Amino acid sequence: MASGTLYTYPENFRAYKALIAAQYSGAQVKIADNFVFGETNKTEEFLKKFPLGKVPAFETKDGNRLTESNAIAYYVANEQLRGKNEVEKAEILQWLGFADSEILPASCAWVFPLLGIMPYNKQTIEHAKEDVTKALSTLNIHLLSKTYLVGDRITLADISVAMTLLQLYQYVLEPKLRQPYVNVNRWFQTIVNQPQAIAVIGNFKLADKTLEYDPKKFQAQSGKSKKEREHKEKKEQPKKEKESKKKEAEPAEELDAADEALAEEPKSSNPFDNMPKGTFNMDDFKRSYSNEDEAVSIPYFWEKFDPENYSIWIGEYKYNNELTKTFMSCNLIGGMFQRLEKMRKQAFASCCLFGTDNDSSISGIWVWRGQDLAFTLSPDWQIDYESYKWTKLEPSSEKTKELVNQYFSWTGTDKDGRKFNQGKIFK
Ligand SMILES: N[C@@H](CCC(=O)N[C@@H](CS)C(=O)NCC(=O)O)C(=O)O
Repeated sequence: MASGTLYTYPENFRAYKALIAAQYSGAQVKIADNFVFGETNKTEEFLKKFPLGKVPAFETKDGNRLTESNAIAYYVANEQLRGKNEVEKAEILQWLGFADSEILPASCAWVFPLLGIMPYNKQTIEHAKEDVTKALSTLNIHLLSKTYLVGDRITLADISVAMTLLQLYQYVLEPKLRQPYVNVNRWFQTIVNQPQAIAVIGNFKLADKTLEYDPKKFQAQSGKSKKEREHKEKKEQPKKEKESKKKEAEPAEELDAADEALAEEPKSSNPFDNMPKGTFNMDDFKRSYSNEDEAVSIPYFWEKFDPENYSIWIGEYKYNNELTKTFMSCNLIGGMFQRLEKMRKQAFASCCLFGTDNDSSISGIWVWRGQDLAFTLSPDWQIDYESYKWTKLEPSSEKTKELVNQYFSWTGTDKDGRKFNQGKIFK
């Protein structure tokens, strides 16, 4: 029987395919411990095994590796799910292709902007809605006289197509929008209410109301300057956002992007250049933080910190009640960091996400050169900062010491007692 380790973030609809298939077959699928999306899948160790750095990814107990959610689901499935004859097997492949080509791009184009993880473009969304309509109409006709997509039992076709429709039914297909597709609705409910599906995705709730576009969620993307976009395109390689606690990289390497951004501008355009350097060496501290345990790097920070020329701040996200999935909140933090390239030279931050899905908060401790709110120094740094409440901390106070220790070591709770969940380092 198939067994192995699945690398994924929680609630990944692509990973659900394999997890549900495994419920049918009894395959032993262990979800990798401590997987942090955007970090674990960008490590050298992960990329050596799975060069695209994408999830889900699967490693069998014998060390064979698989990517592509459909292939993983196929591997962990059983005979029933794979189809009982050649025609059924081919039909299943047909529906897997249909899900990936006809549903998925349109679903992402419609849902992701509403979740704030893709730019909003009305025309793109209208086009996506048309594509979803075509796909649902096709399915509706097919399911008029059929209980399942292929044959007379559930197969991988049902699992893959239903999982690809999941976000549409969850976020946008409110009753009025799904009403024309009675056969698809009936079939979808049948699939997601199978005990094997419930064991993975829980009790699924159909959308009551289409999620509304919220520019605040989206502002991080829409406010990007042309220059930043060009810069990002140039660096198509996975960003060296090596904030992981594994700390495998030297800060010098991590500063590449900052150096590039600086090189694009005349030197004097970096606001930090006009400020006294003081005695605190940001690079040395970053090196210590990257390479040594916090038991060493935090005392090092306090020993070297120069309160006359550098300041410490706490930034608290203002819209915590709008945070939903924790992986999306982490993307929000990561996005902000990416848009602050030039600031990296003389700034450091540890931002933490506390809590769990639908009950979380974001806050971070920031250190930068100068005594004023650094974001006001350059228009390039002003995309995200207004979404946070900024408070300057008194470096000599015990309270500041406690906060710095907590945020630098990724421990403790937020003000409301939510436990530390994930952290990201800006350096
Ligand atoms: N066709 C692939 C798509 C995998 C994929 O795009 N995964 C996304 C997350 S759901 C990912 O890992 N992205 C990380 C990246 O692009 O760096 C599948 O079905 O497994």
